[in-house]
Amino acid sequence: GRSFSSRAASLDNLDAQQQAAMMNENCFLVDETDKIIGKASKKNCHLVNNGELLLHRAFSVFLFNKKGDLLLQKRSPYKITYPNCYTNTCCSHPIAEVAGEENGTEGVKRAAIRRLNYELGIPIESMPLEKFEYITRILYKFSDGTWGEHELDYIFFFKDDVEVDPNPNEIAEVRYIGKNEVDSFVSDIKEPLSPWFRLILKEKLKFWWEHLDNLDAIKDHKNISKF
Ligand code: DMA
Ligand code: MN
Repeated sequence: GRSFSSRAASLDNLDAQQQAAMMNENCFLVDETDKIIGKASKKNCHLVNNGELLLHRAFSVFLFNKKGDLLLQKRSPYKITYPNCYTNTCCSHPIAEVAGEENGTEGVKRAAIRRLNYELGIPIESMPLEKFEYITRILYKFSDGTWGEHELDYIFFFKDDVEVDPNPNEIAEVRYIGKNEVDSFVSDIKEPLSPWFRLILKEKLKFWWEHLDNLDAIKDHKNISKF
């Protein structure tokens, strides 16, 4: 059971329209303690306004196969923010339009399942909630002056071999990368990394990855690290 519509549509303007339509979905605005204080369209959350960006709730999934290699994606050219960038498995936001996604960690996990299915075509039934390992939350802000991110980001690890069928509207390319290959991969690629993946790679990823078989030891559900 796939919940996404046909992948046949490949006209650039249709893909662009689909990305623009998704800009009307509403993200949850939060304070720096992660309390929901309102909602705003995805567009307004990502457009710089008077030098400010609204802080909103997001997630970043790092999916590993049984060998311990990490699934990376290259964002499609149709993405409005950060097109063509290499990044971690899947990132997005819980949205107000889907009942339950406002409900704390479980709501964010439900949003992650929705987007892993939509972007990567991973079957819903291979992603039970219990398989998402909630590592921690981080907070960061980036912008190019027009678009940006100011997010309180839930980090989820997921470990299993899954069936993948990438949605070309979202993803240009996918590949697994080993812990010892990631640095040479990053220095060889011709297109940039997303700013959040660059940051996480620099600050935390190797440490988390080294604990792939012992994630309970590194979980921090209390503090929100600010970068
Ligand atoms: C936004 O990701 C979320 C993070 C953590 C950077 P995205 O731009 O891929 O969101 P979406 O898939 O909803 O366009
Ligand atoms: Mn965002």
